[in-house]
Amino acid sequence: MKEQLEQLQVEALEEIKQASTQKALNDVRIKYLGKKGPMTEVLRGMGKLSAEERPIIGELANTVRTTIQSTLDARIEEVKAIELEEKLKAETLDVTLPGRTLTPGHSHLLQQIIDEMEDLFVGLGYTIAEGPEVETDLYNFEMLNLPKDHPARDMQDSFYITEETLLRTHTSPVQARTMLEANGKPIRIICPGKVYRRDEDDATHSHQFMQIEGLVVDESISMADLKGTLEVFVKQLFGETREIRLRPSFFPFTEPSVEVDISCFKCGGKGCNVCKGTGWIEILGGGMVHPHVLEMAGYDSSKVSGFAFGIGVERMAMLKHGVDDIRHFYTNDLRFIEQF
Ligand code: 2NM
Repeated sequence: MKEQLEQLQVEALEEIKQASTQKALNDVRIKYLGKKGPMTEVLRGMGKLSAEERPIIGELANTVRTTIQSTLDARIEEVKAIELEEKLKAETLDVTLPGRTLTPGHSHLLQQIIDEMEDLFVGLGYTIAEGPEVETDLYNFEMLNLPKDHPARDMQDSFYITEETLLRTHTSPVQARTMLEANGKPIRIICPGKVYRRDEDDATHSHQFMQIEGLVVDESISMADLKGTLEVFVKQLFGETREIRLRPSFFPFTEPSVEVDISCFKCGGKGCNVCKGTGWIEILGGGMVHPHVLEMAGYDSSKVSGFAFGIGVERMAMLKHGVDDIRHFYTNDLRFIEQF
């Protein structure tokens, strides 16, 4: 029995030495000192011993037990220290590493285009005029030669708040307001801003979009002034070699009215997919302010004249950057936004 105990101690101490985790050490404890372990078995067999042997074996058994126990305890402390050290090593924080830089944001592409246009027109002596997005029927339609029964109202059907108030369908009401306030004096303004139409949204239509409209009222303003102004503007935004072309058109608030094309900036006019083979791209509408619009706004149309034009900001951005869906501008996907 003595050899049995000594053998037990040798084996236990060897296993303790080999164990390198708290879990493994706990398994060793259960194996050797647990209720079902060999120690219990040896002690249980003590009853069969003679009176002389019993205390000797008893003492040896106790020594073996305490030796195993204390070796285990010491090893557990050791392993705890090793585990802690490894954990600390794995969690090391290098305070000398450079920080993560926050990339600064930038203006939205649509805002960039508005800024660019504002800069250009301010350089030409214009001021920027703004007005409410919730408008009255008077400024949005009546003052622009669109009386209640006018068929052109259908094309810009709107979101009505009451019978007489609506979300503006263009920025022209700002120009009507500015003309009234000018009290017969000359005007050079551009009006950027959000406008609303009751459209079905698709790749090229949105119920909310942006416009920039320009208006000049003064003595002896002619179509030549409109053409020259638009030429400067187009060359600035689409390149020095661009040309423009005016085609007759119709708007209720201008007479005569024109549709303005630019020579294709991709193929230079030879014909390609951007200009659909024509060499020209439709870019904006404009014309000479209708005398009736001038009169309603308090001008003497026999003394002054004016030109006006309107541009869709999204359309400009789509043309300039080859964007194929207007909805990209509003869904705020950074993969899109960060490209510009
Ligand atoms: C366009 C086309 C033609 C326009 C006219 C006026 C106003 F107020 F002076 F009468 N503002 N904007 C106008 C004229 C807008 O957009 C395609």
